[in-house]
Amino acid sequence: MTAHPPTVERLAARLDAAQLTGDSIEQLTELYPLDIDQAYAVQRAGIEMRTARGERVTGAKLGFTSRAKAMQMGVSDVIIGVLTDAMTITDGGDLELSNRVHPRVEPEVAFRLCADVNPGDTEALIAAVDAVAPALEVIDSRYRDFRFSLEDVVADNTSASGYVLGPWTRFSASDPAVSLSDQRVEMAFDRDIVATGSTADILGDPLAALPAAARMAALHGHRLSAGAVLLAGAATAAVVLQPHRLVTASVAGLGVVSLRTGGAAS
Ligand code: OOG
Ligand code: MG
Repeated sequence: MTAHPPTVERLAARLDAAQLTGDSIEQLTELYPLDIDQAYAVQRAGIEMRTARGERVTGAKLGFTSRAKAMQMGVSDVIIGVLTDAMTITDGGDLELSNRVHPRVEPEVAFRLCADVNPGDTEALIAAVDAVAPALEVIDSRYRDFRFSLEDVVADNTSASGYVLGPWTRFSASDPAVSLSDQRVEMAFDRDIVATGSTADILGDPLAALPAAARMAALHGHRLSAGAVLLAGAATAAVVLQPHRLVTASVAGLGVVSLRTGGAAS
């Protein structure tokens, strides 16, 4: 079942306005009983609004691939969202906090694809991975109090707000030279360690994100193209961002990635 198109558009427009202004909105499912397919239709309509403004899709992200994240948010199914060029931050670069609602940050692992993949083709997705990198994802729910149901967060493009990629290491997912499982993950604000975990917290092994992404992309119509980035999901719970901090994440074996926060929203 799909929601009536004007409704999908209207709901996507509410989220889009919140994303542009930094003013939070009431959870959609409190106004309208969305099912998961309708929630993905709202997500797609929101991405169409962004691309109509000139944004370019740069990849996809998975959410709730770790227990720590699922427990933090009280939501347990794996979800998929879309990354665009407007969300990119250069490594060591600045992140503006103004115009965001209540941003948080989480340490992740990113894969890079070197070929187009037909949605659902897990083998092709594994073969298309040519590099891996440490990453930070900035999430920012557009909903009041950072509270949502699974359908709400899917409609809100899985809270995607920004991401920064560390150095790429060439990598073959079918014949990995570096083990990605059970590598220590640490995130710090300046010298304060704010979260620690392991890559094993991402579905047991970040490589497990690949079949999950293939399945979700096929189910919900996401494109996995050459050059795309795939964020495998947070290894720890997300941490509320603070102004004027150097945020770093290190993933053992992969290296360090960072961003600098600007002043708070006024
Ligand atoms: C949803 C996004 C979850 C992850 O890595 O698990 C996510 C949220 O927590 O707001 O990006
Ligand atoms: Mg994430």
